[in-house]
Amino acid sequence: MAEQIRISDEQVAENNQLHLPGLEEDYAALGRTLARQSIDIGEITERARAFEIAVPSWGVGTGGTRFARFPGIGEPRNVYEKLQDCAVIQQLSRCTPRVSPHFPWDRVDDFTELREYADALGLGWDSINSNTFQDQPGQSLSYKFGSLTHTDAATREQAVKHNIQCIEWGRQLGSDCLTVWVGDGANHPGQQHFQRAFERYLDSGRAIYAALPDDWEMHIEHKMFEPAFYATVIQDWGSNLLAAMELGEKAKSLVDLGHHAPNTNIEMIVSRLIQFRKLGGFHFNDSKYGDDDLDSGSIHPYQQFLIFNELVDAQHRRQAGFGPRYLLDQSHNVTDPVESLVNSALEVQRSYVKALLVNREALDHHQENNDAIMASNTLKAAFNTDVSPILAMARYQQQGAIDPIGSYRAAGYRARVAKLRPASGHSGSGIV
Ligand code: LRH
Ligand code: MN
Repeated sequence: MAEQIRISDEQVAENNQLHLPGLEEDYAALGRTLARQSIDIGEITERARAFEIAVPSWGVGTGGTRFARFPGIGEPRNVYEKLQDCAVIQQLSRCTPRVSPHFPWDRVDDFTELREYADALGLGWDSINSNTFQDQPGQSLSYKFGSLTHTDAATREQAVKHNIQCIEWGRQLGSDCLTVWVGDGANHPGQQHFQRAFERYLDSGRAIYAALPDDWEMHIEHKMFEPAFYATVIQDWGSNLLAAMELGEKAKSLVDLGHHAPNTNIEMIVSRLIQFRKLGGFHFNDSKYGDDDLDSGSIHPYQQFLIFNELVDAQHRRQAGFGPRYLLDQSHNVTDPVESLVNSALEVQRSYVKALLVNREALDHHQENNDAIMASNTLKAAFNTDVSPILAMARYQQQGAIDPIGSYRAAGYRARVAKLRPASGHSGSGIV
């Protein structure tokens, strides 16, 4: 079990004192501005405090590409050290109370011990991610030509068994959701029979679905390409939704923002999944070209806002069956992962809070009257509002950091863990 290392609450409180006078001034000013729009800043801040997004355990290590990975100092070497870093992210942001693990990357011999360790850090567990996109040492059947959709029944069964094992490990940790992403597909036209492959996916999916405890969900994640570069079995939201509808009520669709063709209207996909009560959740990140897994809101902040506009609209309309999960899924190749994850959690929270400011009655009116300019301006008025004082006040009111990156750097956390976590020396390549 790793030695616990934290940032002291005193250090955060000390740094907050530097920023509090300015925050109180900015917060009061924004409060007056919003009051003129009949918006109560206190109520918005309360909803900001309730916002939660899960952190990916695989995101706290330095990420890489197929070309190379350049590990930073103090890399977490096991799930315990990953949890330490996740606890710091929660301490500073106060909106990331749960971790989403990935198996077998986070596998341990004693899950009770792991759960107790996370409890002691004030962390819970979100969706469990299975992995049948890599062959593990000693694995009898390879996933080179697929896993849940492999033409060989024994290989499919091996992949189904792994997912069922992940459910069991998740149950021991107190999770209630399994996320299934498979890279299964083809690199050459003709290599795969599309319908037979999808039928094999559904058969395997039914076997996994049958093993779900009553209160669990199964989230299906689609992706346009990579590792398959011609066809991917669950390639887009259409195949995803069909599979989720076919499998049953506990199966829902997960939207990873980076898994779409450039310029895809993701907010409309979100609206469709909400309408048909099949929106399970999100993997937030950003991208300019492919599945770049860049920091959320760093490239397309308006798109992320428009996605939350659909989510807040559904909440506002009390849409039946609405309750998506929010998770980050990013790869940090050139930044300190803790800093990127803190920033990204807050940028997603920012999109949510801006969407809360949209005047929904006015928007509905302009939409029904085909007044495109006023409809667009109604959205832009919310998007152009700097809600930073609300986000900072929400953190401060929960003993988080008004200036998270400033507090983190002042505490010298990375340098301290680097002393405790000697570099493994191997850089290699690959996403983690
Ligand atoms: C696939 C994916 C999936 C994870 C993996 C780490 O690209 O988005 O969600 O299992 O990244
Ligand atoms: Mn993902």
